[in-house]
Amino acid sequence: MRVTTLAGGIGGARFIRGLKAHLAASGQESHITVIGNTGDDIWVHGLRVCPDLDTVMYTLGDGIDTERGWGRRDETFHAKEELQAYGVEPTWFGLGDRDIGTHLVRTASLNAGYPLSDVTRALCARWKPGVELLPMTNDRAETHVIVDSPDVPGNRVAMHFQEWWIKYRASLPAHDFVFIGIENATPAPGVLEAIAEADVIVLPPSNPIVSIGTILAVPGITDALSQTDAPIVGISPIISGAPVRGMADACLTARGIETTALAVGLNYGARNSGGILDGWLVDTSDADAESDLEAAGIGCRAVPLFMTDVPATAAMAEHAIDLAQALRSAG
Ligand code: FO1
Repeated sequence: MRVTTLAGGIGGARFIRGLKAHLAASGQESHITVIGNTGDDIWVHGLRVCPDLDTVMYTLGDGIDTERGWGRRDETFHAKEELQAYGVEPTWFGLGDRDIGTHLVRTASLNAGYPLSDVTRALCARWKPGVELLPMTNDRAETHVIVDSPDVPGNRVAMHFQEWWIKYRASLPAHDFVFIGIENATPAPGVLEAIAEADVIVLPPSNPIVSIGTILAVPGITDALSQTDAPIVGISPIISGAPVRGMADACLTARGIETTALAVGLNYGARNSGGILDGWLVDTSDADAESDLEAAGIGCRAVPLFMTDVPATAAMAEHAIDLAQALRSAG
């Protein structure tokens, strides 16, 4: 079975770990392609950092710091401390010593002219994540957040997503999110094929605005999703009106979307009315959303959605695939 997922960082990576476990337990031959968000990418101290790609690679390659959810296990931050001692900005970005190894290899390869997709494949040759990890695009499309300037009252500025997320903990009200240059970006090699040739497409419980939303903004990807024969099932990142982790609520509010499982599902929209969803999993606590989603043409099941451990996440993945297959046979 070929499963394609569109994934952001921590939530997406954790879900894919469960998806891998479920498919392995099912005993059938399977292949997972992860289309990773690169809107979070940033140049830091001359190094190219790809947070969501690295989070998927480290999580599935068992190198992740499970407490933080990002960066390397057994990490130290001596280089960061040295840079801080020199007063070099950004001091707010947590660049780990082991993680710098990845960024040095990536930066040197990019500078040598290799596209990000080739570089990601080379990095994965070491980590062996057990999935095919593709950047959504090889072109730059960095997410910036439109906020009221914290320094010049009355001014609005575009701040890199990482600064908003890390330095300000998303506390500055976001007026909007812009993906700089995304209108000129093209899907990376293999992305459109992974969508067209999938047996099932799953949207993990990643941030619908700045993770999955960014991927959908790459020209050609939404069209490919609306045209593929594969059923598309998403998993709500919102449970009982709150994001499970991260700050998806701050992002949803910026776009005028209610922080509910129903609103996020309706925002992706039903495929038979111009959206991208055939099915949507909500948590058992949000079962009351089922009828409205079904009425909108989105098949819905209410199942436990807390990714407390790999078995619980594997069960979520099984529900997503079962729903996708039920919707396919329902035609
Ligand atoms: N997140 C933080 O909250 N603080 C950090 O200092 C930080 C550093 C960092 C370095 C490399 C990397 O791959 C991820 C890092 N993250 C950090 C997480 C990152 O900001 C988020 O995971 C994504 O960009 C949002 O999903």
